[in-house]
Amino acid sequence: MAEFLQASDNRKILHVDIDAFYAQVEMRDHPQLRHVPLGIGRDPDKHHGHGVIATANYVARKAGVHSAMGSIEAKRVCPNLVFVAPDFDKYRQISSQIHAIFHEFTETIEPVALDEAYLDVTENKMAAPTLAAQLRHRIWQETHLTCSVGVSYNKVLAKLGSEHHKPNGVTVIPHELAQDFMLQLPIQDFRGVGKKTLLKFEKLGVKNGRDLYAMSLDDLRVHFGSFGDVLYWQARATHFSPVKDRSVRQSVGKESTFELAIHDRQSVEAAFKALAEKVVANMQKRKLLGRTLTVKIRDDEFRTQTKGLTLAGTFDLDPAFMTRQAMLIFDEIYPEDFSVRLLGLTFSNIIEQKYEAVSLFEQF
Ligand code: DCP
Ligand code: MG
Repeated sequence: MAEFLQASDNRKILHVDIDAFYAQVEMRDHPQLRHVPLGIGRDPDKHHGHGVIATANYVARKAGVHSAMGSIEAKRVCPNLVFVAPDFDKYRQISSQIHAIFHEFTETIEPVALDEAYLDVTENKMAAPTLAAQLRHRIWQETHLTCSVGVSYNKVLAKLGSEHHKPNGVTVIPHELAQDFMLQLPIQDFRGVGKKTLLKFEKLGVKNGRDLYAMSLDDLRVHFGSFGDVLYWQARATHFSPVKDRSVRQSVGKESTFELAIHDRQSVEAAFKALAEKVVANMQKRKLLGRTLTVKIRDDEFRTQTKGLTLAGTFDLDPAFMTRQAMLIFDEIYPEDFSVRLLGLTFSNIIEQKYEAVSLFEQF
């Protein structure tokens, strides 16, 4: 059965992850940081001991510094650690450069983080390892950053691959090697295995994929519920979850509920204005624009109505304009009496601000 399922899964999936992302960017931009242990975070001596490490370069990691570690603790394990405060705007800008490169390879992209994504390149005629090499080359060319790429026929194996030869490596896990790869894998490296699950496995004497493979599906279900099925198939190098195409955010919105129903237009207008301001702030922060504005209204009896307005171009990010549009829609739905418990405003048909000029000519 497992063999049959594996053979039938002929997708080509890449998992890409930039090496020590924030730290590598700072090392790129400040050559004097290249050979020192570097932590991205605020120096505890200058900030009353506050702060956490977002990431560390590989020199600092060798000394035991890692992401999410308190800065004081980081300094204790690595006394000569150099702290650099994060520059999120810069990382976001580089991230969009990298994600634009992903689009050169496929439109089926599942972003996981600023520096990480799954790409389904099944449709591409070229061999997946060649595409991985090209992708790494393009990222280096454009950003002077190194990344690691995992290549396989499912997301779990691709992700394990990219972790396998970090930093600056490619790992290809073809069908014929996948089963052995999973059998030798330490149990804590299986997807979804956290501290709690690990503790259970310790009691069961399960240390790696081989031990897991030996457990029956029934046993796994008894101990782990439906997650037992996931583990059973992971041990058999089988995982059918698709690369979810979320390369562009689907929507940005905000809702508010009222303890007491509102009955007057003025309050509705004030609520829409407050929502519009929040949505605009969020869109501006993410540098996004939207073509569709949807109003959501729920009444006293829990009846929900939504109605949207789509423009040929994008909406100006102007709360007053959005409020007027929302009120036009509201008046259409409730020309007379109403009793409203929830209002929402959402933008969809989202594009990135920098693509606005292009969007007039191309369908997004
Ligand atoms: N990050 C963060 N806080 C965390 C984890 C990560 O702020 N707890 C940030 C800093 C990282 C970036 O996200 O540079 C990407 O996270 P990764 O998990 O991919 O870690 P790195 O890219 O730093 O290291 P590597 O991928 O080489 O393991
Ligand atoms: Mg990374």
